[in-house]
Amino acid sequence: TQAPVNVTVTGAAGQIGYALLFRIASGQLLGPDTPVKLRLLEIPQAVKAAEGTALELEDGAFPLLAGTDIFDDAKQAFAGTNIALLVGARPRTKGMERADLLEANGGIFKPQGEAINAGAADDVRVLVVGNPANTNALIAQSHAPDVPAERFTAMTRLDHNRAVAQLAKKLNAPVSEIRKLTIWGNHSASQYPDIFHAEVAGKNAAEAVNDEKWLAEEFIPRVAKRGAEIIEARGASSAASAANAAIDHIYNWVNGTREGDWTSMAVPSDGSYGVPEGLISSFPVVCKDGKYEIVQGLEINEFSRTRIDASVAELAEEREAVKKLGLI
Ligand code: NAX
Repeated sequence: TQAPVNVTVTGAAGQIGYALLFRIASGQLLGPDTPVKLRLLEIPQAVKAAEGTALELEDGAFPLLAGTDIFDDAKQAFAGTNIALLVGARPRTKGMERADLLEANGGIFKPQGEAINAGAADDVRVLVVGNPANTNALIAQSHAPDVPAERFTAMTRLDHNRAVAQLAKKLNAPVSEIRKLTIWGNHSASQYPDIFHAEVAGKNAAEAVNDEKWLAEEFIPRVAKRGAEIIEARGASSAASAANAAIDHIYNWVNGTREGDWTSMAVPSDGSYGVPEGLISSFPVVCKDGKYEIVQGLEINEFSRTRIDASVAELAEEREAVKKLGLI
């Protein structure tokens, strides 16, 4: 049988962590044949809560779970890790300026990048969920010079899944019939969900919708502001759906995307589609043999170009800001 894959989850005692860990233990992250060993990282004040979750994980008697270890030290938590899910982050609190937010997160993602560089397994794959996810991923990546840059990714899969669901609803189609939708740019309100290359049951989705007003005034803002809609309804931010998206992101990266489809991942730009090299921006990607590739050759119309450029400009500003703060 296969040796267990080490999976590190930061922010393990948080609400996404709680929704995520049981699905990892049940085999949904890597598949039904892959045993996993969990390594949970928390801040000292939350270690006790993480220990409580570990008790519950034990009570799941998951056949694929080879053990759970808890740490409050990043170096230890990332030692030998194959999959690193960076969920814990410093949220924006009242009165906090963007520079304060970036700086506080720099204090988390710089040491975590260093710890990944120092001790993670050679095949480590990193997914940053904690916001501002793209720029946090950039910070971590810039402190891990020995890890191939493309192993650092950030999560726009929740946005992708939200967009697929909204489009399916509009077209009265099952979600499984929606393909080739793309989230471009930053995981923020500036993100651009693109349906111009999307397909519904093999036909072009934008043509099937044929309603630019719906696209510009309902669909795009609904997807971009879905997080706020969830907070308004639930009284708490998205947790299970975010955990679900993190599972999808890693599952596809490791096991591939389905034939004739692609997904959205924020990955270091190679300059494709005019996105400045090195920015961690969301693209359409195909995953195969454990690797992802940015889908090439898509025609970008005027409607899309403006929106992609605006979101990418925001990422470039964030990169400038963290450079100024000495975080990268
Ligand atoms: P919670 O506040 O419930 O949990 C965060 C946990 O992280 C806490 O237990 C905290 O103790 C821990 N933590 C803080 N600093 C840490 C550090 N240095 N090392 C280890 N753990 C640390 O937040 P939750 O709702 O779970 O959300 C986590 C993050 O995901 C937030 O930054 C949130 O903004 C972000 N999200 C990102 C999404 C995306 O699509 N990329 C969507 C969902 C979510 O909003």
